[in-house]
Amino acid sequence: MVTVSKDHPRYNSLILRDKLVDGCKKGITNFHGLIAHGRGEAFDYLIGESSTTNALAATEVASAYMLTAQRPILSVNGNVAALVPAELVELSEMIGAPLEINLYHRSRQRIEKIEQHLRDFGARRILTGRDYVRLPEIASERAKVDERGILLSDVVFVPLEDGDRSEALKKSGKTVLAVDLNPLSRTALAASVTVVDELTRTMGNVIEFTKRMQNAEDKEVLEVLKSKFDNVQNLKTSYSIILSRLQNLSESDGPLNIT
Ligand code: PTJ
Repeated sequence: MVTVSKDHPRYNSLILRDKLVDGCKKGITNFHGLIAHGRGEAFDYLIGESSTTNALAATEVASAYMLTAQRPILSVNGNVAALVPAELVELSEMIGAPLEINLYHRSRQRIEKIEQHLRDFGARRILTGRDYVRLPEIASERAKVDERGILLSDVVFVPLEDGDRSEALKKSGKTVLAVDLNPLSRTALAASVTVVDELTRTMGNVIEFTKRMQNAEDKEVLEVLKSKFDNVQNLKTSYSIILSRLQNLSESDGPLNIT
């Protein structure tokens, strides 16, 4: 791992990059995952590298869906496994949802390495798609889902998902909860709830909200959160956030303060 001083202005970003490079070296993360992360970083600059009020509201709704699901499931790919393994395990235990390893660039070796990696972080309920079925409408390897996991689930948390699969999951009647810094992606558009935020920030927020709600007396608030949410409006607000941030910067007087 590269040694980075905490004072470095891009400390957080460098740490995340390091985790992904390490994931590649261990055979957990695919090289394409580095490119995907770079795309995410570009959008993170545009939103201001912090969780917006809009993203926090969507995160609460995603948590509400997970907390009220009959069969929630957390889908794990190579980027997610490298960036937030401990948080995935914590959330999985909190809401009683298995972790399903579901890869875009699928290989038996990577599945096994990710499974071991998650077990090293304490994961107990892992599905690997060994017994898989194919989602209709996708021709490639991406169609495979575990017949005891995603296939039977009602609510699927799919951070950094590919567009085809998000659309297929939605068409099969599932509630799709996505985390994607790119509010223009097909996943963002297809999901039931799109959290336009960085994954490591989102996981912290999901866990905090879930803990708070599990201890709350009044669970009715979860139904209210779900029923009031409109994902199209959520995405439109994400576009306006980027628009007004750039507008403000372009019209500001004096030295520019981006961070
Ligand atoms: O491990 P595999 O084989 O399943 O492959 C995983 C990747 C991510 C390579 C694969 O799913 C892929 O190619 O994804 P896409 O289609 O590039 O989409 C990834 C999306 O995630 C992009 O829209 C990025 O903006 C977004 N993204 C990347 N890093 C983050 C992110 N969003 C939130 N937090 C991040 N850290």
